[in-house]
Amino acid sequence: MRKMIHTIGKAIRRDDGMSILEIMIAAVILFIILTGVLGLVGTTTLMGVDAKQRNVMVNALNAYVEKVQSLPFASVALTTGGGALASEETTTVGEFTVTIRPTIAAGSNDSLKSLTVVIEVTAPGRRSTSFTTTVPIRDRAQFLTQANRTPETDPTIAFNDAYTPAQGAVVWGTSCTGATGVLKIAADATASDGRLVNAVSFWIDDSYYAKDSADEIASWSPASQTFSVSDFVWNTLQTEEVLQGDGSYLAVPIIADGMRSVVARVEDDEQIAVFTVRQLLVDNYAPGIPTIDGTTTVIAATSITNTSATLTWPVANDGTTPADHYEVRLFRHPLGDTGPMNPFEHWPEVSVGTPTENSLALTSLTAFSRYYPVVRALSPRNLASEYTTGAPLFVTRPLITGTYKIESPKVAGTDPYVFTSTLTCSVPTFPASNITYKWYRVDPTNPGGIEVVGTGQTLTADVYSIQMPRSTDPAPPVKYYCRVTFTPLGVAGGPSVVLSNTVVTTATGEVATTAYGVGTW
Ligand SMILES: [Ca+2]
Repeated sequence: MRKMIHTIGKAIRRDDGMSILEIMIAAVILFIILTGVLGLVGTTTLMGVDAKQRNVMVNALNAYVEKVQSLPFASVALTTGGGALASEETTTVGEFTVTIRPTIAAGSNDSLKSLTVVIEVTAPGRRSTSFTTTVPIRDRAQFLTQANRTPETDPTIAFNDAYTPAQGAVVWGTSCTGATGVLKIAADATASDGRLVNAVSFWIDDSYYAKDSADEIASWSPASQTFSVSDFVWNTLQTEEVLQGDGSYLAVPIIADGMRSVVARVEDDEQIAVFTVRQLLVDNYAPGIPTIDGTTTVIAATSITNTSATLTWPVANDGTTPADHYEVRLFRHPLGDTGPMNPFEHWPEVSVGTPTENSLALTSLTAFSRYYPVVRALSPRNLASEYTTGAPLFVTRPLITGTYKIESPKVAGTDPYVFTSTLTCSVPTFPASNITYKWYRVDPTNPGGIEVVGTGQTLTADVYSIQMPRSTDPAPPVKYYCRVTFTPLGVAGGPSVVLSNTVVTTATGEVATTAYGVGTW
């Protein structure tokens, strides 16, 4: 902390518009706000709030501020003011509901804005808690181009790829994907001739010094022309001491899951600072359950036919980024099972999908069948959320099949086409009662002229006759579909209605018995 205050002090005294100093100041202000405000809150209003709730609050604030900082500067405004920020944003972290209400004010100059965040954390059975904090948001593009630097004399710094995980690598604890498995952050820094490397440090998201498992911060003061770090192991579970109501300190993890920026910074003895950035994907915790408001899980099936449907569900968050992928399991309601749906595994499982997006096209379904999908979110290294709950049951559409023939009896003065159709509708593959079928025929001369032509599972030898204006006119297409009502037995039963496919004749003249195609849905 002393070292940090020293860094801040120098940065503030210099006030020369140097890019990295600007970043450091912004970072330090955030750091002070986070620790200071939480400390203050801890002593005043958070007496009854436990560490978990506080942790959620810190992570949510950190993630939100980072999100705002990553926006184009012009977009840092409420949507009502033409910006990208909703006036209220609600997320769910485990049992907690985090509500964030931002306001944006002009800063002291054109490259500054002032973000005030009211953050509220609630959970069933806990006291809700909130606090307000203000964070400066900088126009990074502006201050970077204003940097007072000359490439000939700048110090340089680069990550050492022999140790440092590659851009986008998955990291957790003190581990990473890749050959060594150890999460080393390594860099080589060099000052130009006649200058010395004054300081080298690693930062996370411009907000925190990286720390190792011994709680040592990644900051060195070598005072040599070159300096290399190759033995620093970043602990992604690093904590920050947070003041408690009783005056004690509690170590709170501060690195949110998601894509984090590791910044390697060098400053020479002329206080010229340069940095390089590498993004690593932190994955210490499982993603949240795909959910909209923390209590209702919504999975919607759309574009349903007899064999296909598309499932969509809310995006699950894994820290500050969406979940890496999902697992979708589909169960089918078997005949004779009128008991409860859960545990869902007692229904036969028909498919498993692992999409990366929050939707999945299901194929190879069975007509007029009842399905129960569950979804869980997974992290890059397959840490899994709970499964979704609720009863997002859907029923595939019944399939009608059958045949038709067209005759054209020569009768004096008339020359009609006579269609004779026999159609059968498939039956439910799940337990159901009160099943009714209603058959509709669409008049080809009047598409709005829809007539009920029968009931029952099979429509037998329905005859339709039409007299065309001229005997040479082709036979028009005649369409049928079936509307089925039913009441599923067992879970979430209740009267339901489902429509079959629409079949249509394709022959344009006399034809012997011909099978209908599946037609449209
Ligand atoms: Ca994770």
